[in-house]
Amino acid sequence: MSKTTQTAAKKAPAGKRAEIGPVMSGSEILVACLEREGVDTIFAYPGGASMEIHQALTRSKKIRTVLPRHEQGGAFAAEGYARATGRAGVCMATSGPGATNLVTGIADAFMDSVPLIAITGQVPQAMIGKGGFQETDIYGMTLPVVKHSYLITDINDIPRIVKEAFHIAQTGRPGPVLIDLPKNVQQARTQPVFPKEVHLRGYRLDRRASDLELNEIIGLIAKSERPVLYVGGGIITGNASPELFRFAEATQIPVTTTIMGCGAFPETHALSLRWLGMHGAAYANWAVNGEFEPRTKVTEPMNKIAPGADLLLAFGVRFDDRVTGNVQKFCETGTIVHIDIDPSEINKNKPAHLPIVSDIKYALGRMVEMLEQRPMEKKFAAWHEQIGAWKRKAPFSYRMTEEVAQSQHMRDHLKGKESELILPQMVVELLYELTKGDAILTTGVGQHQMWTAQYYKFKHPRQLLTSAGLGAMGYGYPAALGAKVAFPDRQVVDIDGDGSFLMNVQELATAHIEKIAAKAIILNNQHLGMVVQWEDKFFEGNRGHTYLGDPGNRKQIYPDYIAMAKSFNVPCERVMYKSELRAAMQRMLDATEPYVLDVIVPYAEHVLPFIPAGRTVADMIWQA
Ligand SMILES: Cc1ncc(C[n+]2csc(CCOP(=O)(O)OP(=O)(O)O)c2C)c(N)n1
Ligand SMILES: [Mg+2]
Repeated sequence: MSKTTQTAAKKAPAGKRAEIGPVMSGSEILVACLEREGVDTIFAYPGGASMEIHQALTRSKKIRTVLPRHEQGGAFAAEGYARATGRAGVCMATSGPGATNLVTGIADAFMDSVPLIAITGQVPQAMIGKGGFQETDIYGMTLPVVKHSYLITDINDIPRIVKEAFHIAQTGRPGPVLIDLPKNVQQARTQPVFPKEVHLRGYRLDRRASDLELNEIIGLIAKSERPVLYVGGGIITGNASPELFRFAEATQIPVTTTIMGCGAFPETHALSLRWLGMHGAAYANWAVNGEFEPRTKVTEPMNKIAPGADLLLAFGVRFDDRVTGNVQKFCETGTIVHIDIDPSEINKNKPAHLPIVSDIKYALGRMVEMLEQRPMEKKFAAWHEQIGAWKRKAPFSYRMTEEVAQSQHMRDHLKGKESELILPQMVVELLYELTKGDAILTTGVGQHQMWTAQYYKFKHPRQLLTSAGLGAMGYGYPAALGAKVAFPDRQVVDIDGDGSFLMNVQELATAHIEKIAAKAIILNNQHLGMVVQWEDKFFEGNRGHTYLGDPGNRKQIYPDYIAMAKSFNVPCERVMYKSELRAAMQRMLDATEPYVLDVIVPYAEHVLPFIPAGRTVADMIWQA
């Protein structure tokens, strides 16, 4: 007897009693389970080992099946849906190559704690291990990058497993769950038993900080002179933004976020330090680490000019190396309080003085209650003054540099029209202005991703959807499709790089055919710009396969995105000159169908500030 049948056989109280359905195939049961989880969209690409499920999907009245043009696009679209809504995104592929094409999306969801259900068809059970056509051990292959996974071997287990999968993906620290379903199980028939509840021994969701621990934090704040809140994606997945807002206002502690945390606290608020790390705000990095005399060699001593945080409240963050640089030197002199729902994050990268495993919404909400009883007396006036001075000294800023003025880009495309040059930062600033800061943005990976995060000010959680931990190029446009499917009435714009956009350009077909009006702005520098930046910094500008254009004809923009988009029946405009940008961007925003804006920008521009990998705030370059 399967575990499900055993559970169903036990007497359950009325209302929680399992529902018993009519005789159905395994594929039909799977679809019925997805419907019961409230799934309204699945991004699915068929093949021999999954077509039976597609047949069942054609009969669903509740689920829209979107056909991506590549399984990676489908996985990223499901992630975009999940990041925008907070609900699990669902993607599906056939066995073998279909399944392996999902792996990057699964890994991405794992790194950024995104609830994702990845369903794969599998060869019939009798063929498993025989090296049959399109057999791949996707269960084994994805083990290090899933929160959990299942290979279903008994049709009676489908309802329980699907219910568990959604529960695991969406609760606690969210993540991807893989369900591998062999073809013979899809074809088998039975009367399904749909459970109403999930029972998972050892899977605890009741982790809450004690009042003793929270009082200790409040005591530390009262004793501190220079506290900083360092908050991340955990605030967003934990739906704790309102509590964070109240806590920050009640304590007057300045807030810096990770890129995953952008929008967790309004970046327009006076207490916002924007985001920190390798390309984060100089003032956020100084606030956490202190300000140092700039040094050019790592062997030179670190001379402190002004101290940074004496108390770091690290909430829902994981001390990622892109944030910390040299982790020993990160907030070296501050007391660190680390709250996370996932015990494995505690003391993983940076030991905490006060480590607490807790749901962050609860912890912040409870501290707000405590502060209402006993309001904070400290105002941290000197600290706010110091931060104000840092903000004035080093805001995010750009100008036309000598490198850009002398670059091949100027010679090839702007001869005599220097004042018409479009810098990539201007494009993001203009989008911020024209969308009033309300759009949902997605990105690829590279310089454009950093400029997007720097020059758009995020007011709300789930506004910036970006591949942060894995850094997967090709993420932007499919993720925008997923977000737009979830929010058809909102403006969804992918700000992409030419390299990244090309990696999943086939999704323009999905957009057009499925009428998903996601927009794309390509910050087209004809290069793998971020790698170029590192070449300029560390390899005397020697180009190691980072040019994407046609070396035989550098004046031509290559490939021709206008012609390419046209072949997908998607409108596309190219913008070379600054005077044309505003009107073109407005046309893109006004369009009621997918639209691509190919904006030509110089490759010689560098993302600043820049703390080279593994270095410290003393090594930060922040002035162009
Ligand atoms: C799938 C994948 N391959 C390679 C990389 C390494 N990489 C990081 S940024 C980058 C350049 C991206 O170029 P583009 O999309 O044009 O963005 P730009 O930096 O020019 O704005 C590369 C190759 C990556 N992050 N992802
Ligand atoms: Mg590029």
